[in-house]
Amino acid sequence: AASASGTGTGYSMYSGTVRPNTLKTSKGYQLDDTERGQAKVYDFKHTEDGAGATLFIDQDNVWGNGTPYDNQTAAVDAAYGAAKTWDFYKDVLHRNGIRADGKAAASNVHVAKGYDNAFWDDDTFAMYYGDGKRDAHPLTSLDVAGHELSHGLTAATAGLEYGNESGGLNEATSDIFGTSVEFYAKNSKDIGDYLIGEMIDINGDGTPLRYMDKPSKDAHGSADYWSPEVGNKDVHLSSGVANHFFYLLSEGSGQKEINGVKYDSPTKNGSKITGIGRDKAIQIWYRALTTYFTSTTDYHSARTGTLKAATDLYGASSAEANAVNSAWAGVNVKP
Ligand code: ASN
Ligand code: ZN
Ligand code: CA
Repeated sequence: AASASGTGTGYSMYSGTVRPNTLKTSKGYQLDDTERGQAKVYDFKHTEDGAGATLFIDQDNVWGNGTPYDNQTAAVDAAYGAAKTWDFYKDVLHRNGIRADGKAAASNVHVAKGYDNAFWDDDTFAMYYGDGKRDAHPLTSLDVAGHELSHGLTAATAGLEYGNESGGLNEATSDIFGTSVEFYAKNSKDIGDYLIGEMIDINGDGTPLRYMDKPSKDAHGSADYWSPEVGNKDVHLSSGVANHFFYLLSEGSGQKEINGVKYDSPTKNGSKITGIGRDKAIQIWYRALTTYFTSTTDYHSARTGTLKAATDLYGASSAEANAVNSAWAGVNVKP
């Protein structure tokens, strides 16, 4: 039978030494965070279908060793990502879990073999993480965890369809919240940035998967600006417009260095934009997502929705609402 939850010690892959909440049972300590909606982590044991998957259990409550060659390490990162995303939703968005019902999603690690991806599945209300290239780069970094879990948030709110411009907005929403979780966590090893997937070496050369200040830096065809064809792109490329909008709104145009990373964010019209800071920008995006966006919202209506959200929060001719207007103009989304 379960008794009190304790505080374990975890040696993560990407975030240093962390303190997972664990549940002490007669079988040992389990990765089950009873303070955060009973967030559990399961070992998929390199299967695709999870046949034989088990909850992580440990006898001394010391988990992982900071390398992918200890089976528990990826689980430590997954637990940490779930916990920080939970705390960000609660503290910053005042939201009690993905579905606002106090219940946590499950996290599954060691999914399949050499699987270089992670995904959210709304039907099972769970996260699935591959172990990455050569099974040595688990997809469990903080921004990826926040990204994937936030697909659940989008599904529970606006329900943005995963294709055309709404799909780009869905993807960008996950990048925006994933990055926000990373900044919120203030982890000294995985410090906040406007890069997505910089820890997981997905390209094999240390470069990140995506750049929010200038999405085209990825050289995979991410869009910096809106155009009539942008909705024909893959959703991970059309997302660039909204990622770029969010960067401009938060930090402004031009050169800037944050936590040791250099950014240089252009605008389509050459205009100079002064950012309002990410704390306000995320409130505007969250209110728009939960109040104005629908399953078919496109870039034009995302502009209208975020303007309404900024007006609700800060007033109609506030500096914040004006910055929303300017940042959309900067990425070529016009009235
Ligand atoms: N990791 C990808 C994503 O969350 C999985 C997918 O293509 N849906 O976007
Ligand atoms: Zn995604
Ligand atoms: Ca990042």
